[in-house]
Amino acid sequence: MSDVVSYERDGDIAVITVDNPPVNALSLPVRAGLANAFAEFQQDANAKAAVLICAGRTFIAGADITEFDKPIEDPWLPTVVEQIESCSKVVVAAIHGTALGGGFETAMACHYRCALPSAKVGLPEVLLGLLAGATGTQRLPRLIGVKDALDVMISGKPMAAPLALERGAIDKIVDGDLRTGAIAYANSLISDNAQPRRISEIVINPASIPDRFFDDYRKGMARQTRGFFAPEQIVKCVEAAVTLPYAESVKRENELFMTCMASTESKAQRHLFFADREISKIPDVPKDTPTRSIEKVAIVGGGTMGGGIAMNFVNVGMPVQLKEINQEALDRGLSIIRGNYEVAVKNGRLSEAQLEKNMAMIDGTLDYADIAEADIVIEAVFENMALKKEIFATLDQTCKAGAILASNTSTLDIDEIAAATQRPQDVIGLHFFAPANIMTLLEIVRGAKTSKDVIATSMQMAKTIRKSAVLVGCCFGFVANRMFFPYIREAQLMILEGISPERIDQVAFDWGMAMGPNGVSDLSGLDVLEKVRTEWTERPDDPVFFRMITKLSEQGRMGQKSGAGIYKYEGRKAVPDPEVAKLAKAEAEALGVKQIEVSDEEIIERLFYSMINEGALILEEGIALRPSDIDVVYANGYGMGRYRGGPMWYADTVGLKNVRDAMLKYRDRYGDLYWTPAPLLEELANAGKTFDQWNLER
Ligand code: T1G
Repeated sequence: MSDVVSYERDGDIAVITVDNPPVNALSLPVRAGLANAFAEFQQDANAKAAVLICAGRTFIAGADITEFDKPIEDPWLPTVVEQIESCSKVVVAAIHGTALGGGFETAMACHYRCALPSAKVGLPEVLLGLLAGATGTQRLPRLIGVKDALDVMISGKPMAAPLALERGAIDKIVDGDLRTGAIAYANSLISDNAQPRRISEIVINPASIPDRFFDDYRKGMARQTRGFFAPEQIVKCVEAAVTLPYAESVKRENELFMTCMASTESKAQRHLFFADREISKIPDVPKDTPTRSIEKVAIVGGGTMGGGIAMNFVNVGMPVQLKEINQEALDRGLSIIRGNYEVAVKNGRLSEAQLEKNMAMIDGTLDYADIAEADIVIEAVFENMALKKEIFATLDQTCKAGAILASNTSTLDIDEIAAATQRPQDVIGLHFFAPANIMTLLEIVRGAKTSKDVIATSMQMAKTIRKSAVLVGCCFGFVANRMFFPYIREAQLMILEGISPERIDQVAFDWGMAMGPNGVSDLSGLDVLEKVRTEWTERPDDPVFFRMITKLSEQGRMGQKSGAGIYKYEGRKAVPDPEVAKLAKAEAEALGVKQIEVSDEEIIERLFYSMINEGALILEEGIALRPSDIDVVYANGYGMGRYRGGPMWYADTVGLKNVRDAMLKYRDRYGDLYWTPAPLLEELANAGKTFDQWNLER
């Protein structure tokens, strides 16, 4: 046997064990080992049945994603899967952890499946821009039905063992030791004279599928799958499972799998899979850096952000102290939180009892002395440096030694805030994204003096509250907002140039943003953006910069929250406002901004290349550790379609020479204030390299 797949016999039962840490991925040695082990099982006259089980923390979690861009080497997975199913003696899969993708396809090739109660099974390939290409799209509909199979494969969500049992995806839940239980199950099958059950032999009766089912399914998934390539291919595979004989539909599956593998969307989604895992690797803060214990959490400021931040801790069972300036503000803060939880109760995601339990975990106070023993204090008041420095000076006086003092600032200088204390080593930025209890992105901002254990503790705490934490350096706007400013700046200028806000937003939406720049500005609040502009002391010396935001917020048009901003709002529906077009025209005349016609391509270039160029500057300055960290920020924090891979990955797919050349085109029109290519962009464009290559070669 190989060192990743072993074969032994326990009485009449052959036990085939995969041991390929960390997740038993189906790399070539595992596939070869399985092929050999099942050949041996067939030859072993003393083995009346076999159990396929895995060592470590999980059953096979899928094909080895790191192999995807290399040539496929035999035996490839569909061959191994067919070999297992064709065994003439019963094979039982024993599942723990997460049997996903090729792992669950392997389990479905087995004739029976048992699992621990905590196990999960699923086919999440769609999240990688792929489909279950080792007969999964053919077996799952035969096993649990067409509709449920599509739901599993289009959502990418796993089924917990009880649901899988209910649907017939597994046959038995094993309590206690899995190996013992699985061997007992195999023995019981032998004594019942059970025969191999082959899913491939199940025929789906086309008459059982309602007319127009697949067209209706496509309509139903359209919104959630917009811009992605794989979901449609999955539907086609399942249609084939209904209309073609198994041998033919498996060939169809393979063709569609290969088109998914070759798609730019899948390459982008696979890039983000690894990027999401790379963010926790910090070169100068090793994994074994000691961390501080975080049990007592305090939040200063119970506004929208403070309330949302508090919910993150409560939702994982950590009590929180919420400190406000007066009772009215505290009551308002608590009612914001209660209101958020009441929405969850209304949607059936929370029980009334749990709501009350959560609220009981939030202890309101007006007195700093009450939070003196907190292990971490997160300040979440509005963006005013003087106020933040006053709060940190007070925290410095009252909080115990070793407490972490964090600011939720979205733009301001952490070093300046830290300088208001005698303990700059304990000060860090924790920039949550609104709505703080929902958005998974967290920018962790290290100050010049922030100690490594405070960084390590903050990264660990982020995992506890289920956030994707990206460590960034200190500059105005850090990474997320600093790159967002040029994006908004260009949208603002185009409005002055006579391009309608709704056209700009439609182009950005069609490109892959969850919402266009103008809709987002209205959502964030034009008053908030205007405040950021005024607090940004080193902002560009340009009267045009954010002009419409300034003028509209002066008129009290603050966006969605005031019923009017760049758009008028009928409820949450944004409606173009002729008054804004008039104002834009007047401001353009006053500022000497020419009215121009632009192509959709120009809108995309001006919105995204300006963002990308800022990203290149950020990389040069070391504010972001790697280009893929920036991609994670935009995929997780700004609703950029994952099939774009993030701004830096997108730039690589466009080609950095093309990005640079487009910038020079706009520099000729607008001058070099905004359109001077970053030196790194220039260097890579001239060398014909990508940001990804640059990162690997560092
Ligand atoms: N291949 C290679 N490496 C993988 C891997 C995989 N499938 N899954 C995880 N890793 C690495 C990961 O990069 C990390 O490495 C370490 O394992 C721990 O992962 C033909 C084509 C299983 C739920 O999509 O969802 O099968 O950073 O940090 O949070 O139809 O990993 O430590 O160096 O995520 O406990 C389908 C993907 C593949 C499952 C565990 N399968 N993985 O989560 O640990 S396509 C998937 C996960 C396929 C077939 C198709 C999660 C997990 P490092 P982790 P975790």
